[in-house]
Amino acid sequence: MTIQERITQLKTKRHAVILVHNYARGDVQDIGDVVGDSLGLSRQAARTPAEVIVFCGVHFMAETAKIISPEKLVIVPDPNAGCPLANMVTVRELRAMKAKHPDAVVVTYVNSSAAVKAESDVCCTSANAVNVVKSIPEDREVLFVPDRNLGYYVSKQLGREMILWDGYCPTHQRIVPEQVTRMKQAHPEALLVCHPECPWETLALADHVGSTTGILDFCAASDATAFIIGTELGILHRLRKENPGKTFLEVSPLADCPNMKLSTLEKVLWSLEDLVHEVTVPADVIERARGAIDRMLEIS
Ligand code: CIZ
Repeated sequence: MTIQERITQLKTKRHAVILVHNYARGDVQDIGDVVGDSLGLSRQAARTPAEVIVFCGVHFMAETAKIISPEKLVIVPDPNAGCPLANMVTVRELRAMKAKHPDAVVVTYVNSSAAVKAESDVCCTSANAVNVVKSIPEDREVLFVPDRNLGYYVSKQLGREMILWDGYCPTHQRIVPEQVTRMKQAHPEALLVCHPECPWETLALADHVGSTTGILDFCAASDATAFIIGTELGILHRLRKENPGKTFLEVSPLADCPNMKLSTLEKVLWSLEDLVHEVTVPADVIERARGAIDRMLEIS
């Protein structure tokens, strides 16, 4: 039996669903029941009758699945798959900032811990961040947490000043304008498509800026046949698979997130065999974090 067949067999036995993020390894994406962005995956998981969710992504994504489906067992193939961006804000630091800006509305990107979400007024994703901030009355101050690049992009889109937390995704931060310019010069026919976690100087060179789902939709609908992809490299697998007639170029070999690559086929199998590693979130944190996620869903 192949490892893929063993995973399929165990998945049925365990009443499990395998959720895989767009940035995961290609072979792991291929065994996923659903491949997508973190919130889309969590919402789909809530609708399935599965009792176990195997989340192949990073820790905050699995926590989001737990917040949305608290009655299900959520497990991750590798408990070390964290997110440096999410780790750039702690509850203590956020409370201190809130004390300095008591009237500010706290808008928190999904790339954050459940505990930080629980301290927030509303969540956002890279797909709906502009609309979430737009829905906040102009006279209210906005504290945007934790991604300064996404926050700056939103503030430019809306022409609105915001207090930006000084966090960033190290993988997207490595997608620098000098490299992007070199790629554009080498491939003048290709459109540059970037994720808003990239630095602003890079986004200013892009033909299109979007979330992972936005990038997938844009490339599928575009008449162009070549694209330079300015986000984490894992998404190239899905882009190439779903658009066989088009060319997708890596923006830089450095755009590789080591955490996203920790979920391997072997670890997916082991996690199903032993039903490890469980992701837990305290009930009161679930309740408060759920409030911030629900407010986002009402807006978008
Ligand atoms: O929310 C997600 O899944 C992330 C990390 C990015 C995106 O644009 O989908």
